[in-house]
Amino acid sequence: MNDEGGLAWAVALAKQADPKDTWENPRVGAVIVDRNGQVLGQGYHHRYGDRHAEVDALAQVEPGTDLKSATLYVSLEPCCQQGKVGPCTAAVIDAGIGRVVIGSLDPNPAVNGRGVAILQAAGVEVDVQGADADRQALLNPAFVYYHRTGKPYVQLKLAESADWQVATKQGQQTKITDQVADQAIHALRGRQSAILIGSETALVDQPALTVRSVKIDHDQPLRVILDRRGRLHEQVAAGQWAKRTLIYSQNNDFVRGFDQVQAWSGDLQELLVDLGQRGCQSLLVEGGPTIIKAFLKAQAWQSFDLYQTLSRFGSNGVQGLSPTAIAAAGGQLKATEVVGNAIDFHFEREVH
Ligand code: AOF
Ligand code: ZN
Repeated sequence: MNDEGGLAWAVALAKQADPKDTWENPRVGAVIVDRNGQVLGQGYHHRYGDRHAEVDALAQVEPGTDLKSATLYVSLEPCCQQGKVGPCTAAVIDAGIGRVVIGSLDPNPAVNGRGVAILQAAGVEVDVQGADADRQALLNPAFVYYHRTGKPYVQLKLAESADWQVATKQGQQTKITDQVADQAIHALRGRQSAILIGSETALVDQPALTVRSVKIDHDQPLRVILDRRGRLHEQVAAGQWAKRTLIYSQNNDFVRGFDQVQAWSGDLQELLVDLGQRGCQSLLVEGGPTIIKAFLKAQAWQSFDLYQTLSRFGSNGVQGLSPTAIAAAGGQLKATEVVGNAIDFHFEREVH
C-alpha cells in the first residue's frame, strides 16, 4: 500500500466515528501495516474521553509483533500531551513503530508540530502530507476552525413551513418538524459546545435546549441566550435554565437569577471572541429569525441548515429566510437531504 492509500484508509476509519460522540475532540483514524502491506491493526477515536486512534489500532496488533519495519498511517498528528488520556507519541514509541505517516498537523497549540518532533527525536521516521489540511477541515470543521481563529464554528439552524415561515402568527409557538427530523436536530445539538437563542425565542418557546432523543456520554452543551435589553426575568431563570446557562446582556441589572451573566455590547464578533476564550469550539444558533439574520449580516457564520416542511402557514405567518436570502448572504448550497417531514438545505459560507 502506498502512502496515499494508507492515509485515505485512515481518513475512512476516522469517519466511523459519530461527531456527536467525539464532540470537542477530532475524529481520527489509524491503520498499521507491515512492509508487505499486511494490515496489523486499525482503529479510530470512538468517543470523547476514550482512547485515541493510534492506541485503538495498536490494541489489535498481535502481542510480540516487531513493528520496526511497520508503518502507522494516522489522519492527524499524534498528540504529545497528557489530556484525558496519555500521549500517543509515547504509545507509538513504546510500541517500536518504525515509520509514521501523518495526514495533517494537529492545529491544537498543545500539539502542533511537537508530536512530530518528539517522534523524530526518538528515531521514528515521520512524513507529513501537508496537502491533507483541507481534508482535515472537512473531517473536523469545528476543531480546525476553532484552533485557527480562536472563535467557535457557527452553525445556523431554522425550521420553516413551505412558504418560509417560522410560526403561524407572531408570539405563537409552532411545532414544525416531526419526531424523525427532531432526532436529526438533536444529533446536531449533540455535536455542539454551546447552543444559542435570542430572548424572543426564550420567552415564547422556552426550549429546553438539551440533547434528548439521541444518547450522549459527554456534558450537555452550554445554553447561551442573547438578552441585550434584559427581558428575561426571574421566573424564567428559576425554571429549566437555572444552571448551565450563560446570558449576554447590556442590561445586567434586569437579568437576575441566572448563574452566568456576561456584559455585552451587542456586537456578534465580540460575542464569538468571548465564547472562544471560554473554550467554546462550536455554536449552534437556533433562532429565531431576527438573531439568525443578525448572524448572516455580521458574516458571523460557517454553515446553515434550513429545514423546510410541506405545510403552508399563510398570510399571518412570521417570515423566516428563504434559500435565496441565504445564497445572497454568501451561502453555497452543499447538500439537500430528506429528514423526516423536512428537507434539510445545507449551506456553507463561501469565505470562512
Ligand atoms: C491523537 N489521536 O485519536 C485524537 C487526538 O483529552 P484527550 O487526551 O482526549 O486529548 C484531546 C486532544 O488530543 C485533542 O484536542 C486533539 O489535539 C488530540 N486528539 N490526537 O493523537 C486521536 N482524537
Ligand atoms: Zn493522542
